[in-house]
Amino acid sequence: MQTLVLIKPDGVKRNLVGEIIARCEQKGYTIADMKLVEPSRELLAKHYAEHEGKPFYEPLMEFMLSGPVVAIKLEGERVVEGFRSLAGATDPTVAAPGTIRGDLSRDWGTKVIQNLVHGSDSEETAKRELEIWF
Ligand code: DAT
Ligand code: MG
Repeated sequence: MQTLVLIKPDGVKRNLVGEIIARCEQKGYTIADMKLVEPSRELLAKHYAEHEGKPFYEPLMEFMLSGPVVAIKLEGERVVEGFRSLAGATDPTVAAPGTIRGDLSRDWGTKVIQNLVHGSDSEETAKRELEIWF
């Protein structure tokens, strides 16, 4: 099984790429493919189609366009579920300690939650998102 992991611009700017990848590898998942990308607005619109029209949509797009992101095709048994568990809750302030978001992020008082990583939320979403990014 494979999932899409994105290290968002905050993760790249804060030099947390190695730390985040280490957590994935330590858990036992394998990197099947990986690249540093500067995504276009069109690509992000496809990726975040489910959020179009929400109040945080435009700030989310601006944030994701603010610098390069690392796209990873991560592989392993039940990796979709497993990476969501490694990432922690969407809101980093309440994400459990031990998770990527809980340990390494916080609320920065911006209009959009800057929470370091994206992980596909289902097998079907993973398939769709991997086709967009790879
Ligand atoms: P997740 O990334 O945990 O799957 P999501 O798909 O609901 O969360 O939202 C996508 C991203 O949008 C999320 O990582 C951060 C941002 N976001 C979500 N809800 C938000 C909110 N209420 N206010 C600001 N940003 C939000
Ligand atoms: Mg999501």
